[in-house]
Amino acid sequence: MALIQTLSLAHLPPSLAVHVALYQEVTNASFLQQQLLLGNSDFEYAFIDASVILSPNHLLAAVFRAVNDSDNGRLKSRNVHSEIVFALSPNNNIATSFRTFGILPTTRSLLVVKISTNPSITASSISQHLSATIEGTAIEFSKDNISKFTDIKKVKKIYKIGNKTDVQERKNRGSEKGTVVGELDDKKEMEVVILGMMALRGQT
Ligand SMILES: *[C@@H]1O[C@H](CO)[C@@H](O)[C@H](O)[C@H]1NC(C)=O
Ligand SMILES: *[C@@H]1O[C@H](CO)[C@@H](O)[C@H](O)[C@H]1NC(C)=O
Ligand SMILES: *[C@@H]1O[C@H](CO)[C@@H](O)[C@H](O)[C@H]1NC(C)=O
Ligand SMILES: CC(=O)N[C@H]1CO[C@H](CO)[C@@H](O)[C@@H]1O
Repeated sequence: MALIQTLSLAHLPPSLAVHVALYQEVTNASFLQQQLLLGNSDFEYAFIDASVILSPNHLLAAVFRAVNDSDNGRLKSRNVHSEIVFALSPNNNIATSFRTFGILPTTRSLLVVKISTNPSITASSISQHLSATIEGTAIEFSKDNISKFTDIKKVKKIYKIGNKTDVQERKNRGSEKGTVVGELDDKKEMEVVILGMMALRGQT
């Protein structure tokens, strides 16, 4: 059985449930991606490659933004699920955000998010569907389990943070004053920077 966790996020209507699942050793990612590309309505999920997610907070910030934008009629992509993938992006290119954060044929660890507004969509109905369609091992959605899959180098590259070379160059030019970009090895610090970039996207 899939391990679905149902969360309620602060500031969102309690009727609106957020269901999350984490899988490892997924072997049919190309099939799953294909369902999204075909617009198969049985697959209204945000499928996210877990290697580019730093922490539960990183993912949930995107969920919150997407749901909030959906509630306010500000979706920039097809639906609230695609918007979750887009909300992770540091820039406004939707197609790139899917290649960067979304499921790819090579995805082995997978995060699944389902927003249910309809009472017939329950943790148990989602669990049944995911168990029948995802070939992989469900594991608990937790901070420690997510961090097992995080490719820190890739995350830094995506958000252009902690580039030692850049910092060194700025130092050499003597123009480093007040910049936040340092060697961010501490995940907590990285998270703060990333959440800031996500929040600022599209507001300029
Ligand atoms: C949520 O929507 C409100 C109303 O449009 C907006 O003021 C607020 O900044 C949004 N919050 C986030 C996290 O996007
Ligand atoms: C990771 O997931 C496994 C399998 O669901 C679970 O037994 C374990 O407690 C989780 N570990 C942590 C540290 O969250
Ligand atoms: C770091 O900066 C160098 C020089 O500007 C650039 O070539 C490289 O791609 C950057 N690396 C990352 C991870 O952003
Ligand atoms: C259970 C399930 O849907 N498995 C799919 C995994 O992917 C292959 C194709 O790569 C499909 O044929 C399976 O149906």
